[in-house]
Amino acid sequence: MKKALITGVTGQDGAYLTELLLKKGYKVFGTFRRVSTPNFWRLQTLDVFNKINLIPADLLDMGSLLEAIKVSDPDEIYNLAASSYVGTSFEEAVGNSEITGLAVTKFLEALRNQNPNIRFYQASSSEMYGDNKFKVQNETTPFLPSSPYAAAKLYAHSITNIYKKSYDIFACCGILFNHESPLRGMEFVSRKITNAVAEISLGLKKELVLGNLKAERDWGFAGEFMSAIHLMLQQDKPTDYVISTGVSHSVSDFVKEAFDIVGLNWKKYVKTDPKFFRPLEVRHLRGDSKKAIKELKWKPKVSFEKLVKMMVDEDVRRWKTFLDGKAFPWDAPLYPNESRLITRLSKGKIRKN
Ligand code: NAP
Ligand code: F7E
Repeated sequence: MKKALITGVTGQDGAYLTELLLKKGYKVFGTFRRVSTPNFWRLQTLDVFNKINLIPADLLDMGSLLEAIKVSDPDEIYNLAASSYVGTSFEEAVGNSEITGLAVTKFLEALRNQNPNIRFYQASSSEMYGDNKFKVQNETTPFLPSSPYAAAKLYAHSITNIYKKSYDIFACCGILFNHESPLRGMEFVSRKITNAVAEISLGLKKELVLGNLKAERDWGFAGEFMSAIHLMLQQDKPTDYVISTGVSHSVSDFVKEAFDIVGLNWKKYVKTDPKFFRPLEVRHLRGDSKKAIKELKWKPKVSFEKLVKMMVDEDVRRWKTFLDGKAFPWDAPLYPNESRLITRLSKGKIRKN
């Protein structure tokens, strides 16, 4: 039986990857951060929480990472843990560098010293392309990070490749474009929109306040992106892949699509506020996954329209279930109202596209 260690198992991707690997017969170990309030709702939603082995570990704590590798003795490590919200990386730039960037070197050092036969996956990001001038981005497109998060991811991406070439470690990076799902965190624009649409359609909320509606992203479904990263570690040789749908939409396209599903005119409900603009924006991302399609035989099936519907339908279902008084694992009621958040972004340099 193959063994996999997933860092960041409590996150969106961690939950879907866990589900996939369990179906494939893996023994799954997942690292989680000890927090005062349990954070296992995604694993519970997919009904995998009781099927995995949990290891407390923090990317800031080298000892805990060494211990996680020692006790799990994995064939494969999927390093999904990161401080993944770009907005907050402007607020917590130092922490982001350490968690999202430097921590990857700790893992690579551990592999080099403990067991160089472990296959290592690093969660790289399309954010590394930053505010680039290319219509489509692939594995050869230059990187131009535009946030502390992207800079940290580029460091992690680079150091993974350096260790791979220097020490003959099987390490590869998936340059994943935005991938969403009903398990997406509430601060990301996709879920912020679908949750608000659900509330507005049920009369629980009156408006949705967003930032830059013109930003364009290549949005795919997280569940199917996880099979691509698993395939990367099954290849004969380690190499990096872009994983994307190849189709881009603006934030306003997403908003319109989501409101259309519940039969409402988005223009009546959506406002913008400079508070939600980034100090430096990534205006356009669209991935070219030809390499993955050819070599991994991986192809995305879930369209933008299907993804938005899946998310809106699930948020509506959850709010209705909640109104019926039923308890179930879910994040929305615990999420603070954004009007209460004081952020540095609102005082930053605001570049409206
Ligand atoms: P996510 O839902 O935010 O999950 C991130 C995970 O990292 C959570 O389990 C989180 O734990 C954990 N984590 C954060 N800081 C940590 C620390 N100091 N020590 C240990 N664990 C820590 O993110 P995701 O969407 O699943 O993304 C997975 C990975 O792919 C991330 O590295 C992200 O940057 C990258 N990525 C994501 C996308 C995307 O569109 N989703 C695209 C490209 C790359 P808590 O639950 O305790 O916070
Ligand atoms: O923003 C714009 C915002 O926060 C998307 C992470 O998973 O994908 C994600 O990063 C766009 C940006 O995701 C609001 O300015 C407008 O242009 O959903 P997001 P992201 O920054 O693209 C990459 C690939 C990752 O690697 C990251 O980990 O939407 N936008 N109005 C807004 N964004 C947010 N969050 N909130 C708004 O109100």
